[in-house]
Amino acid sequence: MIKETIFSKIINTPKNKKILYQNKLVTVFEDKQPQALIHLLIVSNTIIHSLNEINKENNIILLEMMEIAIKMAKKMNIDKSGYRIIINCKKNGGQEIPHLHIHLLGGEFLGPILH
Ligand code: DGP
Repeated sequence: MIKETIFSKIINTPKNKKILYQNKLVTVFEDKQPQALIHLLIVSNTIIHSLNEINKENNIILLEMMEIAIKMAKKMNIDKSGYRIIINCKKNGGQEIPHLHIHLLGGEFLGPILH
């Protein structure tokens, strides 16, 4: 059995008030350490440890995560002003939680990511 993560505990708590959106494949909630005015996490319901585990069999989950991230940007009304999507992968990529998630950041000017 796959070990639970902090995120799977949130996902699997029935009627969790923190959950902003949930379907069969993904769950959305706010990041507890927001890096922008709006900072949501779009998380796979099944535990996929990192982007490295995406393959032909499960890539529909990543596609769904992207689609929901875009839908959430529209729902939060940041689609017109713009937003940033980030996936951190493993240690050097700054990934802290080994459970695949997309960061959706916006609501303010974020500046260039690369200098
Ligand atoms: P990453 O470094 O890409 O693995 O991002 C992990 C993010 O998860 C980080 O921005 C902080 C957030 N986070 C960590 N623990 C919790 C938690 O218990 N609840 C919520 N909502 N967010 C969490």
